[in-house]
Amino acid sequence: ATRTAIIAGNWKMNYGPRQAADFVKQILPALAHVIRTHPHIVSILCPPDISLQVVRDVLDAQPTRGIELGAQNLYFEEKGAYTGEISAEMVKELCSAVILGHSERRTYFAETDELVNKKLLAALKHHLLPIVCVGETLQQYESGQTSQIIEQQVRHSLANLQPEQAGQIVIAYEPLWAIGSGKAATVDDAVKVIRQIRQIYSSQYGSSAAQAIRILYGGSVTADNIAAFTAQEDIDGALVGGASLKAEFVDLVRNSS
Ligand code: G2H
Repeated sequence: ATRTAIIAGNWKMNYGPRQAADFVKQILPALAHVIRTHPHIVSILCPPDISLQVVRDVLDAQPTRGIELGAQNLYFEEKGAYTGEISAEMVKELCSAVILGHSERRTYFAETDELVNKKLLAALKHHLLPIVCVGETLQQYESGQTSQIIEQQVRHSLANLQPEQAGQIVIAYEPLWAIGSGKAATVDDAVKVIRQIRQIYSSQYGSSAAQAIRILYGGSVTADNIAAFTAQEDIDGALVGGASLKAEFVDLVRNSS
């Protein structure tokens, strides 16, 4: 594909500052080597907020183009009395990217498409690369509602973009039944939904924006199964959870090329 691939590691609520620093120092030499030798891949590390600074410091000590830092969430307001939240502007001080609307946020923290959309607009305003997650539940999958659910999430979560913003986002398709379950979607399932996402997006923002955006697959991606996904023209990389917490992540990035 002509689009630069993205392999993002979503650490979720794992690795506080001490462990984060240890882990990133452990993988960085090998990861930097893989990224240097595969210039068409960008890797984005997404630790918990409290560990962003230590990971930033480690990355800055040995700058490597193509290894970036992302947050896992933000709040859409600019600043003020929102206890426990951080703004896009704050994230931008340390990061170039942010994950938005992950299914765990939708499920455990009641995030709606409308809220995800406000966060997306805030992220774009501050020139962060947003990775917006969509995906259906097992029940929706089994009852044949996948395409309807995906259409609704894409239309509402990704609403209200300016034409010049529309090409500057990333979407991650993560079927909920594949998350942390060890049961990845089949490549055919993933391709089918990802093509559909691009079509919906094309009808919203036109075909050149739809061709520009990266669409990732997420859900039980490992060093062993990544190549089957990224071999597909339609799949521009992966959002990786569990396997991003281990040295295996470096193999996974290497195997994605
Ligand atoms: C899906 C994914 C990363 P895992 O949530 O966002 O996690 O790879 O552990 O299924």
